[in-house]
Amino acid sequence: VDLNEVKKLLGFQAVDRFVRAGMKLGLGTGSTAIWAARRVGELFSQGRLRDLKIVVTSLQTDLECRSLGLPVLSLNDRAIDGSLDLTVDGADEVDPERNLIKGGGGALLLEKLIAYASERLLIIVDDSKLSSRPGEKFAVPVEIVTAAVIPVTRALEQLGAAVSIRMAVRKAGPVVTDLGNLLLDASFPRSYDPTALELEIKSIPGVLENGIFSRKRPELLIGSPSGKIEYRP
Ligand code: A5P
Repeated sequence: VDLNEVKKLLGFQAVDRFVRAGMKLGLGTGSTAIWAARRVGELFSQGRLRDLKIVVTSLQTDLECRSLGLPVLSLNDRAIDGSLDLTVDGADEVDPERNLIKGGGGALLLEKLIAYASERLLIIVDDSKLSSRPGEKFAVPVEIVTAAVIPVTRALEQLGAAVSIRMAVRKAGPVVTDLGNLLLDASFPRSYDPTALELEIKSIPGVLENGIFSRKRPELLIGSPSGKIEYRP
């Protein structure tokens, strides 16, 4: 089974197995999570999943949901009141303790807001994302205000990281996030304590958010190239 088919299976199964009518649902970002949005759209247009209340994590997912005719709310709406029942999202790395690295798609700030506001977080990944230690496979994305590029770069270097600013494709200059900010990618050569590093990076002035998700234990749906999907509650 090719990788895109595995991602589709993950998104569809996440919805079929875990999404119910009336839920307050967070929908994630990226090439895997987008399939969950598409499945929700399909079921919703068949009159199922009535009264679903959706909050999205990015412009990508917002546009997809709107084109599927799905109503989109925000955490600030009264019907949501700041908390969700379930969020379905992808990830860039999952370590053995289920700490995540996210933000490969640049949506980490809203993704963390929504993940941490959810009672349950279901992460859907193909098994190439599983690592044997934190940071083995993926650098830590850090969303910063424009004025802070150099100071935050130096602060991350002090923590031992090699840092690069995320550059755009088919646009000159850096990536500008959905929220109008810039991204640094901080690669740590040695293993680290995800809980400590998440807080430490967060406390650097000029940093808005980072892609380490250590404070919410996710449930996992893991896809393998054979097409087999494993659920780890
Ligand atoms: C978006 O900012 C990320 O956190 C995504 O969840 C992550 O990049 C996974 O994307 P793919 O499913 O496309 O690999």
